Amino acid sequence: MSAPEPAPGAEPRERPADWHRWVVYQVYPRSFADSDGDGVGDLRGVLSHLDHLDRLGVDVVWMSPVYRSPMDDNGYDISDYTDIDPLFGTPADLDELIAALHARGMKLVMDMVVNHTSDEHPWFVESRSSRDNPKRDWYWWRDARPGFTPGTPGAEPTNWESHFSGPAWTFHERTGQYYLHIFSPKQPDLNWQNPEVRQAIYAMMRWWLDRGVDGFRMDVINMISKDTSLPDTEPRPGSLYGPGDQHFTFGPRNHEFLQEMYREVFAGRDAHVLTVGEMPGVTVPEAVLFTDPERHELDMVFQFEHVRLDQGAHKYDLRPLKLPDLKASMAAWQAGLAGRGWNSLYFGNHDQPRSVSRFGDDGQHRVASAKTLATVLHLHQGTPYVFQGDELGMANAPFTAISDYRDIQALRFYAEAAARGNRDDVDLSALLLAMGRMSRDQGRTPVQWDSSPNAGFTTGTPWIAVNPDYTKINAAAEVGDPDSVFEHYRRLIALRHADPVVTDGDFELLLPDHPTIWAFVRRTGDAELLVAANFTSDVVSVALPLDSDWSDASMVLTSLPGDAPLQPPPDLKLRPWESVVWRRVRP
Ligand code: TEU
Repeated sequence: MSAPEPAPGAEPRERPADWHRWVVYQVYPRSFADSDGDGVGDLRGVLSHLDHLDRLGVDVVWMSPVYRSPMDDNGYDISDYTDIDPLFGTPADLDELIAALHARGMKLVMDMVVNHTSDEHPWFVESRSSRDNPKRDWYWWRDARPGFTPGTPGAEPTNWESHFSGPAWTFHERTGQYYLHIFSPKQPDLNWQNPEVRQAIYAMMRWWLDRGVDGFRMDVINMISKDTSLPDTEPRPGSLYGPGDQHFTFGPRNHEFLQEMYREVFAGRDAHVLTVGEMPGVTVPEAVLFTDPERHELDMVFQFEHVRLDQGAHKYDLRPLKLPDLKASMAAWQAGLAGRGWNSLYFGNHDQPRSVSRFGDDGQHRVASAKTLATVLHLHQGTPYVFQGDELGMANAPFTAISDYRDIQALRFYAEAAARGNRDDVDLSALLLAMGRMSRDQGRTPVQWDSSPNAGFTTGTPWIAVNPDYTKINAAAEVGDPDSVFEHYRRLIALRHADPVVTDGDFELLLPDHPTIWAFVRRTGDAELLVAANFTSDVVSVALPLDSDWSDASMVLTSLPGDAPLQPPPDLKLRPWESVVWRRVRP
């Protein structure tokens, strides 16, 4: 894709000097803490746990959507961008949260979902009211495929499937046309080709900045520019529909729209606005363009390469993860963005299962493996994102029945498979097993605060089950215990804040083909950091290929504290899920 030149006239807004040291904590408010007993987390619940975040030492809170919403997709379907949903509290609660975070030196990044709105947003209500409504063109309305009866399978304007199963188009009887929704039928895609749409969004974003928020996490912002010729895609075998992502992601105007947004929303502000764009399918060369500071688009993007290595045709098509693939993927992003763009670093979020269950060992070695995952992630170059509960080493819940699930993505996927089951040979029990390992709801079980009923999350009935392991795994048990996952995260964050080699150092992967050891060196100036991690439950002996003497290096962090110290590099014997970090200054 050809990229336009840097936007003319955009005033560069300097990033604060400590920008590269920031660590972001993601709050998924529905599952964080419930203050009023309705079983759903809320803003006052967030307010009541700021000590926890303060203690952890994070710099920024990214909060998933709290805007007014019918909650078809837990708030990623917004019906009023400038109001707070009563489920989460009031606008005054949000103002209080902004002030309280600022008082503690933390920033607030709002989730901005502007690829689509809710179908209950007044813009869409107007748009669907008639074909000649002035807002008709704010969304993607199209006639049925010529020669087909509107509303019947195959008559959709394109054969794209929705990310939430079924066709990406829904027929609207009254006006006789289809509208596009990449996600649920209750999430119609906005038409960014229309300049009025873009101006309305920019105005809303400025409104939030005026209100005191410090940045935006932009939901699927690589989908806002689409191929306007709307071509068909290759259908899946045996289906009328197939993934059309190549036609609605990274469209020809994606960079132009983001540069315009920068000029219209960010450039004129007093303070730098922190921006991260969620971009399923983004490649390294594209990410360089999106995050090169000279181009004035975004600070960083969320890429998906490393969270798709263990999936085949779809997210429940599980494939064994090969550690060399994961290392290679992460290393390629390090090399590709070094000195040009900037990486975001994550293993988990509200769309992913628990990282310790997925990449670590959530049984016997849960604590060591959670620490090791955090160590490896946080010592790459980029901005680390801590997903709520990961700092406690929270694991996947024992979900086995479809009734355990709440997520629209999972429920629709299952319903479609069940419907197909009559025709094809669909193994629903295998699907349920896969959902137990990969579903988004696994990241959404309530944060485990203490060992009281419902983990201290709510006094009511939680909207989704609390993981029964909360009696052992909870914040009260971990905060202050030097051996806990929480205190390990705290040390990692403190290390990043204090040591420029973590933020600035270049990155060299060692032993790329080693099947079980993840090792790398970071270097800046004279300082060097060496990370070596055992990703198995076995003892592994390894000789690191180091070109110089590390025998005088000091050990700065280990996942097995208190145990007998290791021999110094290069010849290591690493115990199950042991990871060690050494630092030295080159003579
Ligand atoms: O997710 C975008 C996305 O494409 C996926 O990560 C999505 O979870 C996956 O396709 C489902 O298997 C963002 C939000 O993070 C997610 O929570 C929303 O549901 C989605 O956009 C729609 O707003």
